Formats: sequence, structure tokens, C-alpha cells
Amino acid sequence: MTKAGFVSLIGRPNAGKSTLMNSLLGEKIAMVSQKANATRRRSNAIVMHEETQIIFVDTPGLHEREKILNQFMLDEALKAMGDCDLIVYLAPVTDSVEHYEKFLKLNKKKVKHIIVISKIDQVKQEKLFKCIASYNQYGDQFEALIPVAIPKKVGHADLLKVISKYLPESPYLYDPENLTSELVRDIYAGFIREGIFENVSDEVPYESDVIIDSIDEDKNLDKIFATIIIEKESQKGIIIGKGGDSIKRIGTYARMKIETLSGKKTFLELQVLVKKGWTKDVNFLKEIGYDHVK
Ligand SMILES: Nc1nc2c(ncn2[C@@H]2O[C@H](COP(=O)(O)OP(=O)(O)OP(=O)(O)O)[C@@H](O)[C@H]2O)c(=O)[nH]1
Ligand SMILES: [Mg+2]
Repeated sequence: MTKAGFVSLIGRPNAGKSTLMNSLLGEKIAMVSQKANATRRRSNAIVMHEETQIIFVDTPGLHEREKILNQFMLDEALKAMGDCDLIVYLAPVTDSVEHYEKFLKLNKKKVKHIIVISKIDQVKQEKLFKCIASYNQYGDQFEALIPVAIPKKVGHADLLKVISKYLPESPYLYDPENLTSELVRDIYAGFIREGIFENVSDEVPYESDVIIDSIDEDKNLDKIFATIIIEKESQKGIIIGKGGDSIKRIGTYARMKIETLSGKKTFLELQVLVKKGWTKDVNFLKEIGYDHVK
């Protein structure tokens, strides 16, 4: 009998949720950034481990809700928490246990969870032991605690094994050949957003978004046309840069990620659109896919 189920990756911004999902899949499909609040919507990766199909659900980080978009992001995480077979609660080794206590309160349905401690490659062993000890006082709440160093894949095998143990017997829910059920256009939009996050500073990454206008696929070349939306006229100069160098960097960055995933040469054209106050415009947010904004 095979097993299958949904495993939500939950944790604070910057904990490493998207990095972990990509790493377990062995392909980069989710955007990642050194800057917090990178992920805005749920996305998934279908990982096969022996006879178990694990559908990881990446989520936006748990954070205070300030703007409409942040509320949407928090709701995305809460929905994923309540609607899965198992939660992986991810926390960097440097995080205080207080954040875990807050997570326990948010986990109203008391869905079973595993604690994963990330970034252990960045601290001495003594710090890791102290961290583990601080979670051990809640030993009756979680099923397992697994330290990981994601770039070196330390802890990955253990994690997959433990997750498999807690998933229900079930036929596979997706074709095991598939990497994800996400649309290619959403994955590519994420890569362009990552390009913005990694190449532009200040508030611009948080006040911008990406719409894929069209993808023309050919045997040897994919042509992708996309629009970067920004809030203010003054941000246009920042996105475009001197002589267009900034938008060129963003485009090259995203194109390389796209080509790695598709295995094809890609032509990517980016244009910029100023949409004043778009992050507060509920109708516009709905239009571009933030479907349950309020
Ligand atoms: N050294 C090291 N860096 C890590 C590890 N895990 C994640 N990172 C880095 O941490 C940063 C944040 O990673 P993300 O995967 O974007 O974090 P996230 O939890 O998805 O963040 P949000 O989408 O903002 O909620 C990136 O720069 C990663 O490269 C780890 O185990 N070790
Ligand atoms: Mg993320």
C-alpha cells in the first residue's frame, strides 16, 4: 500500500521554508530571498520518497498583519495549517522558543507537527544543543525534532523518513512524474520577483509584483513577456536603473532560473507599469490573483 498526503511548511519569514521545499524536490521552483516576506502565496512541490508521495505546501511566513497584502499572506499560511495531514514547523536555530509558543496557539486544529531547526551550519554545536533543549520542554506537543543545514542537505533523509511515517495510506494523489501542480507562469513570475528582491533595495520589492502577459513556446526558444507593477512613479527609476542596468540585471537573473528549470533557451521581455496604490486596492489585488483579500 502506498502513502500520500499534504505537508505544510510553516514558520516565520526567512526561516528557510521555500529553500527547504526546493531542496527536497531537487529543483528550484519556489522563490527564495535573503529578505523576509518573500513568499506571498501557497505553492507546492510533489516529492516521492520510496512508496510515499509527499505534497509539500510552501507558505508565506507567520508575521504581524499590517497591510492588506500581509493579511492575505497570513491567511494563506493559516489556511495551509488547517488543511494538511502534517505540519513541518521550521525555525532557524537562532530563533527564540517564544515564536514556537505562538505557533502552538495558532495551530487551533492541533494538526500533528514536526519541528525542523534550520541554519545549523551557521552556529557552533553548543548553540544547537541549547536550542534543542529549549524545545524539549514541549516534547509532548511535537512528533519529532530534526536539525537541518539545507545547503548541505544535512537532515533531509531523516526528515523524509519521519514525514512518511505520519502520512496516511492512500493512492498517489498526483502523477508521480510531476514536480508540482503550480502553473508554469506562476513559477516564472516568482523567479522575476526573486530578481527584484535580490537586485533592488528598500521598499520596492514589497511594493511590486509581476504579471506574466504571455508565454510563446517554441521547440528551441520560449518567449516570455511580463510586466512589473510598482506603486509609485518614483520607483520606476529604481527598477529601470541608470541606462536600464537594473532591469537588465533583474531580467538576466530571472532568465537564468527559468532556463535552468525549462532546459530551454528563453527570451524574456520586461516592462514596468505604475499602478498607484495597488497594494491597497482590493479589486486590483483580486484581479491579479490574491483571491481572498478582504
Ligand atoms: N546557511 C543556511 N542558509 C539558509 C538555510 N535555510 C535557508 N537559508 C537562507 O535563508 C534565507 C531565507 O530563505 P527562504 O527559503 O526564502 O525563507 P522563507 O522561510 O521561505 O521566507 P518567507 O518566504 O519570507 O517566509 C535565504 O537566503 C536562504 O538561502 C540553512 O539551512 N542554512
Ligand atoms: Mg518563502
